[in-house]
Amino acid sequence: MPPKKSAGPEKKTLLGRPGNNLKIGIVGVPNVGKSSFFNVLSRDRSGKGSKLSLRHHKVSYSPVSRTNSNTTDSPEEARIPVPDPRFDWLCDLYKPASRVPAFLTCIDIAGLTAGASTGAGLGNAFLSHVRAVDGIFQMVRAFDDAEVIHVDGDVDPIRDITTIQTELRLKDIEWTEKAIDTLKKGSRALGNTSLADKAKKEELATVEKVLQHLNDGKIVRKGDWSNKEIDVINGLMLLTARPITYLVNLSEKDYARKKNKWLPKIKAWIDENNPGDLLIPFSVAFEEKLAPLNAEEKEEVQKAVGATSALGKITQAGYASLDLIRYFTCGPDEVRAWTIRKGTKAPQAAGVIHSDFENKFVCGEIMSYDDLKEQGSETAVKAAGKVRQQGKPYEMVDGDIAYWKSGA
Ligand SMILES: Nc1nc2c(ncn2[C@@H]2O[C@H](COP(=O)(O)OP(=O)(O)OP(=O)(O)O)[C@@H](O)[C@H]2O)c(=O)[nH]1
Ligand SMILES: [Mg+2]
Repeated sequence: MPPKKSAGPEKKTLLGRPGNNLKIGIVGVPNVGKSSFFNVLSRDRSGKGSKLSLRHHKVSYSPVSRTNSNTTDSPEEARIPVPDPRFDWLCDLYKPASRVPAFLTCIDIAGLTAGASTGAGLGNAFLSHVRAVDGIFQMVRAFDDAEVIHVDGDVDPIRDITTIQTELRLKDIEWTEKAIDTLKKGSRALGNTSLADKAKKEELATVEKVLQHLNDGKIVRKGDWSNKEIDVINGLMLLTARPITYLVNLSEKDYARKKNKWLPKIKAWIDENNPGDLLIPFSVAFEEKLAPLNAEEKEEVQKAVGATSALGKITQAGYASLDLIRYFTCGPDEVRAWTIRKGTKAPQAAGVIHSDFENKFVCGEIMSYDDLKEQGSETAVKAAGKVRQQGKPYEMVDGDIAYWKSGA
């Protein structure tokens, strides 16, 4: 027999819910500035972000987190434009009537306290809101303000980060134990021969391995899993499988001087516990100051304070943490960015615009942003032979510019 053709290294399956319509939730202990940050985000960029109220089950106030009159109960959702210099450049080139950037869907979630996983306060309801998002902005308070009560008495970001991680992990343990029970019940009648029985046994073995991992004090996202295991894990919808970006809320002064006694400690905690995770220091107070200003005024205040807004960096980081990329459609009517997940094939990418584009997919005429930028115009890119016809197997690349052709 001829040797098997090598297809290169196996592609790693992405952890998380499949799909392109992914959401990020703002998570943290109570009173750390989550809602203030959410409001700034949804108000920023001249009000282009649209704030939608969720029809979510309205829950009553939590007695444990009632530390201020604005305590979040039901989650709110906003679509935040994600800054991208390529999009701006394309708009300059096409001067379209309508411009639609990429958006990150962001959800403000109520504060979690120690004991949330066992249902303290409205812990279970709030954790179910975390289950409904795909990624986490973890808001960490490092600002001092005697006026703003901390739910645990004093400011201690390491305790807060640990509280959140522990609650998410404990909930995952409970969830995984339930899954094992269900699988065991279903597997009593299993034999040793059929493929389906074998798959069920493998699934149970994976879930048991996940439970062991969690019981060892580790989170799912930091495990080394095979693609088969990831398929099983994705079915479990575990909280600690979600990517986290740590947002450290500093006072304006500390943010401007880039110094705060907690920052090195938080960095060390991340390095030790969740190496590779991103930490972004910023200041909600400073962002609140900038939010209502126009571009010129913003510039002035940023100069005076000696710091720049971190909002763009934060939305970009959140978008990337969800493995999202974008492609563009361009023309005189509209320049628009379409969000897809890394690894999306052409027909599914076209389907983000309209399901017919996917169902009746013929091909895509695709050029790269870099080629367009280099050549200066679509005609020049065409003349250089760099507009390519791509079929169903084509995997989209971040920054592709596409024209879809679909059958009638
Ligand atoms: N000094 C200072 N106060 C802040 C800052 N961010 C938020 N606050 C104040 O802290 C209090 C709580 O802010 P929220 O944004 O409602 O906090 P939260 O994290 O959403 O709280 P929960 O929804 O209860 O979990 C409010 O009184 C804010 O004005 C900040 O950066 N500096
Ligand atoms: Mg809130």
